[in-house]
Amino acid sequence: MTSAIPIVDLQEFNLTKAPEDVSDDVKRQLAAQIINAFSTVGFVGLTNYGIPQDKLNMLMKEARNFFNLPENIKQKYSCRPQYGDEIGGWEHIGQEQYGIHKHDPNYFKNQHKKGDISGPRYLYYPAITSQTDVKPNQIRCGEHSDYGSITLLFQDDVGGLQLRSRNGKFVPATPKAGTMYINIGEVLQRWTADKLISTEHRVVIPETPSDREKVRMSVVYFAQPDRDCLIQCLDGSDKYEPITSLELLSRRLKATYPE
Ligand SMILES: O=C(O)CCC(=O)C(=O)O
Ligand SMILES: [Fe+2]
Repeated sequence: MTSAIPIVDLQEFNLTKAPEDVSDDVKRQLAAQIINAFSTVGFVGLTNYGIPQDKLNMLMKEARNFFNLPENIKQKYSCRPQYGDEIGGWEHIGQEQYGIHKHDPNYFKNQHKKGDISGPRYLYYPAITSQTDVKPNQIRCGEHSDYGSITLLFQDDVGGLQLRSRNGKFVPATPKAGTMYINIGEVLQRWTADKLISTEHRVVIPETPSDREKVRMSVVYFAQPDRDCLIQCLDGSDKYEPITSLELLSRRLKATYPE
């Protein structure tokens, strides 16, 4: 089964173009395609977004080099995910088994000015050999939905990422060369009072032995509104109680990583 994620080509308006050089028509067309993807699937695939592939390859390589370091060195960077003080660090596999605002077109941009609780996550899924102890129904990353506004997701070509489609079944989010996936998280779901849904996803162990025996790597970037931003339904519906970005994130992290 192929993935049902809509693909949007950003060639005409990507990171290499100045916004003032792009017509409103182009912006409107692209926005309509992206909103359509987010309100039906919750994921979109972007091509020609303007980040050179060799830079992304370098990032993956550096991340892989880090994960290949001896445990005692990686241990120095060990952390429990928490927000409030120090953010980020290395987390061992044992700790984690795996209505647009009408009045201000810059509304969303202005909520992400500092990026103080946004950040990347580098994921390394070890190769599975005949010696690996794989439990029945074990998966690489359990089903979950993301917490922030949007998540950018770059993956290598091993595969295994799946998203829950509207009929409840998981379908593959197949890796495609030159395609970055973006999915929405709980913040955007709250902002839009459920017009955009934060889709559940997971990473399963590949069925084919040759793929299982490969390490899988992905790099994700969680965009989270700045810590003091108040997240509330922008249609005025009060479907969700207002909450700060930091409080929402802390609640979700506490639920995921209980003391
Ligand atoms: O590894 C992946 O492709 C997905 C990771 C993910 O969904 C997450 O870290 O939130
Ligand atoms: Fe995720």
